[in-house]
Amino acid sequence: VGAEKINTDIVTLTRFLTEEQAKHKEATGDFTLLCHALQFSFKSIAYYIRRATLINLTGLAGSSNMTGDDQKKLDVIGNDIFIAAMKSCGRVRILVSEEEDEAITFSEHPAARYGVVCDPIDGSSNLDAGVSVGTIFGIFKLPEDAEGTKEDLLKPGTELVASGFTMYGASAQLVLTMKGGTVNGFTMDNALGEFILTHPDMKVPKSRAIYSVNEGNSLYWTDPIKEYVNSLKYPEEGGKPYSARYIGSMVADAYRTLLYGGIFAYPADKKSPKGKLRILYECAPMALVFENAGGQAVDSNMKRMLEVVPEHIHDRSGIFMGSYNEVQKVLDVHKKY
Ligand code: P6P
Repeated sequence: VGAEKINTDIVTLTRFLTEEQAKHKEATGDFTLLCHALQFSFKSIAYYIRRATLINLTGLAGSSNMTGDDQKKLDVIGNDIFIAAMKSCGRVRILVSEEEDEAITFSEHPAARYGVVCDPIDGSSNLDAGVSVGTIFGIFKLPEDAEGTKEDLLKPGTELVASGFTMYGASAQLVLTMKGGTVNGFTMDNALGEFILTHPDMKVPKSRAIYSVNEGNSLYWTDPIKEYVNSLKYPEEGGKPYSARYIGSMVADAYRTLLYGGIFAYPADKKSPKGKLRILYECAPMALVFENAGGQAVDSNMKRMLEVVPEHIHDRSGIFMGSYNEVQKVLDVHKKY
């Protein structure tokens, strides 16, 4: 090996979780076991996503035994993998998935103390175009008197004990944050089969001239949003216009915003009065990540996203999230209305 020093002190997600647990004397290890089941589901989903293009587009031999029955859509496979992992770890009482109309109660584990919300494959419509998709998740700790019903999960994001997302891009990137904690990024090393800590203590830049919104909806936007976006595109004398970056896959737009800064927005508008993105398993988990990374996240009423309480498990919301100062600009425009 050349003069450069090989880093032999690798922090895997497994080691990270062990060290996290050691910080909490009262920890029983349940949360750690739940996170190991989570990481297994991300590894499995990553595998199928890599294969999906080949199998879907070429019917590559062996696709039939992938599910034992006819070729399932990737969303369904991702959902099945996620449910199986959460059920088998024995630490989850109740699960809400974007793919399931009703909450799933694991009656086999009445004493389990956690509830999980997830979107197993967010942005899957982009898959055939090779665009990065992802899994978004949130973890709630259930109160002692929890009934194991969906009411246990109709909570504000401030009650999340952890959240994050995995983006299946060139490699699988996991972003994980705990309540009151830092944001840590892990990159999947396929040779080791481990998530490696590559982005410790991620902080979103306070400002960045990048805006990420589907301008195809501008016909339906409210006046404050029109004024806000125009102020970025047509700055006052001497100002430089913002760059537009919109992938149309929330995890990909979120990951870029977390790394580079800027603002991601999916406003509620006349076409989608409640917005498009889901509170429980898209907006709230992302809002916890951005707040813990030093950013902000608000809904279309300019209310702190983490304080929004869904009435139903699939409720939607408008969302603005990203650099602290960029979200502040949206808040400031709304103060004029
Ligand atoms: P639009 C993908 O379908 C998704 O749920 C999110 O991942 C993404 O941010 C959004 O919808 C894109 O929506 O209306 O811009 O295509």
